[in-house]
Amino acid sequence: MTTDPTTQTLAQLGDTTPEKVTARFAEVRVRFDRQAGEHSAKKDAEEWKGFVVAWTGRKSGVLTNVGDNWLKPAAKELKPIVGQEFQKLKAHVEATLEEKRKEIEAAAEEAAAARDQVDLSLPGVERAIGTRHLIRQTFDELLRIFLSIGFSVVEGPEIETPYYNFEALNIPEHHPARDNMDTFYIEGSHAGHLLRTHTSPMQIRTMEKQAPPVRIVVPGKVYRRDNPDSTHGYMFHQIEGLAVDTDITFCDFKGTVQYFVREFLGPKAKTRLRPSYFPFTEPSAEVDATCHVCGGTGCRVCKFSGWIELFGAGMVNPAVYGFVKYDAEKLSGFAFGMGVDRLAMMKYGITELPLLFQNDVRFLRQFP
Ligand code: 2NL
Repeated sequence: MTTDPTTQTLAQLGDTTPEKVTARFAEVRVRFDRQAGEHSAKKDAEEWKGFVVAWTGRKSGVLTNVGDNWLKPAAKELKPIVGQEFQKLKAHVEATLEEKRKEIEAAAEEAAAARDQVDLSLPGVERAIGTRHLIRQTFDELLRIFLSIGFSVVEGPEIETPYYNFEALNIPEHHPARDNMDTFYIEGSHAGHLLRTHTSPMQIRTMEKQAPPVRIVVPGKVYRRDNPDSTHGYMFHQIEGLAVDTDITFCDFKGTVQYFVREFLGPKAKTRLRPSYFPFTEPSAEVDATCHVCGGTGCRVCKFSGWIELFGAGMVNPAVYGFVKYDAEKLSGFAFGMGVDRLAMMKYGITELPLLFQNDVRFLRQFP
């Protein structure tokens, strides 16, 4: 290893003429330029710091050495040229280092910016949006139809009192109509609270609060005593409707029912009323429509009758008006109650009710 000439004096180096001094400085400058060239932007920060210290460090950097060993002890006649060369070298070193420092900083900034850049062409995180459940879709369709002819939507609690669920609907205790409704009582309720068996309690509550005319539909979940099988569960979805005014006739009832059936099943569907019984309507009827599969000619779906049973309905039993303090002499109206799950199964050809509640996507995806 050769000794660094700047650790010796010019006299020791034998540089006794201005030419030799200039050549010596030129040599140092060449060494600096070579080393500076090696420090590209890619070299790490520690190496760069070492390089700067080696040249400008106060204790034994090259510039300090040149000042201490070459300039200070220089022979009197050489001092001006040594001083001049020293100033030139110093200026060159400092200017080059400053320039390099800026280059390195700029390169580092550029690299950081490249790292932080957001690539807008990358595909984003795709989340499955899902669809409305078939029951919801059916609810929406039913509500659309009734809203289009002036009905409003009312909703209410699933836990009810026996009064609103039974008595006010003209279903006294021990009435056989309670047989399939006598279930799901709330434990510890002294008032005998139960899960509603139809949404009619909300119609009673609405009539209690609101003077006629009333035109409402009440969608919601209801609960009944049923042995579960392919068409029955302990819960189903219902929409009940009620229209009460001073001049509502059986004709209005029939016309409304017919409009509904045509909207729901298509303009070709025909409607038929069959006598039935409900404690809260008189007269009562089962509403049938011509089979949506065969159009009425008879097939397996309609058991070769040409007709499909849709829902129950009737003219409001005047006894009900008594419970809500409506004048039964002046008022009349009709009501209906439909099972949404049944209607959905019928319309979409579903034979197994449980499929509607298992949330198996292979089933759900068939009704996007
Ligand atoms: C069915 C039949 C029906 C009603 C519900 C009703 C409500 C009031 C007064 C009179 Cl507040 N009637 N609701 C009327 C006839 C039939 O439901 O099979 N539901 C699943």
